Amino acid sequence: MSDTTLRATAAASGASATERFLADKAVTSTAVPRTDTARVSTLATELITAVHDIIRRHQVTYDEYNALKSWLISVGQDGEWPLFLDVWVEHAVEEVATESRQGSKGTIEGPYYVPGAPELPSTGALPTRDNEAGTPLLFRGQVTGISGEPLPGALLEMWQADDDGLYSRFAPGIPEWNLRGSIATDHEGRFAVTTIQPAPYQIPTDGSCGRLITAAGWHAWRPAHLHLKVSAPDHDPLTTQLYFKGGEHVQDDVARAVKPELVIDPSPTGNGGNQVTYDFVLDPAS
Ligand code: MBD
Ligand code: FE
Repeated sequence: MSDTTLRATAAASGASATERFLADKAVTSTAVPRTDTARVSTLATELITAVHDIIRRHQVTYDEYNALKSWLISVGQDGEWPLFLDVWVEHAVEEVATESRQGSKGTIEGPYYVPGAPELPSTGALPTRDNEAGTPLLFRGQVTGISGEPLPGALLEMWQADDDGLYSRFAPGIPEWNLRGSIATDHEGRFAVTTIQPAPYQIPTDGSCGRLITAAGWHAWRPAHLHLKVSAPDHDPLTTQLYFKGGEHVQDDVARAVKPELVIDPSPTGNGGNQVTYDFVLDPAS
């Protein structure tokens, strides 16, 4: 891929992720209730005090303060706040939010979910381009409640990167709904989806998050993963990801979102592809 394409990718994906968040989840919409004054004060005070502590403990200089200031400004200019927050902060929020869940483990949503993907039957295929690159994968399973009762009315929303590690809607030149779909489970709560195995995802190196990674000497990689949202009437929705056993960066995900329960180990089908079965257990609505 050319440098120009990569640069276009970082700029376009940052702007699209910010736009997506503002459309779906921002506090300006009525979907998010306002937080109590006392709680805002507690959280903001502790955050600001933690910053003061770090400054004193590490004798932070004016040069470092100004570097931070210009970096924070550039994160906004690049549209990379959704990327920054979902990579370095969301996993802790998810951990707290799902502490008492009885059903399947979930993990972070990340910045690239788009609601309303094309609907597929319980046995179907994610939309792909002609000759979509990547190892074919048959992904199937069953959605149940915590007592094992099948959930026929469940919806499985899937989104994933392609064989270049790029997401439709956030990287240029990919058809709108490529590798995104909404699958309805059958009368036994079962589904079977044909797709391809995604490649590992690299945080754009030419934006602010990439500059932080370079400056700190970290790496920019997430392991290859499938994103899923599983929902059913009268049940808590599950947001999760699945990773591939032995895959690169499964042990050192930059976003700290891998859990042992989320690592799948597909087996060869015999005709060049792989298959795997994975079941989802949803908690009753809380
Ligand atoms: C991704 O694809 C992702 O899943 C997360 C959590 C952050 C950045 C890119
Ligand atoms: Fe992702």
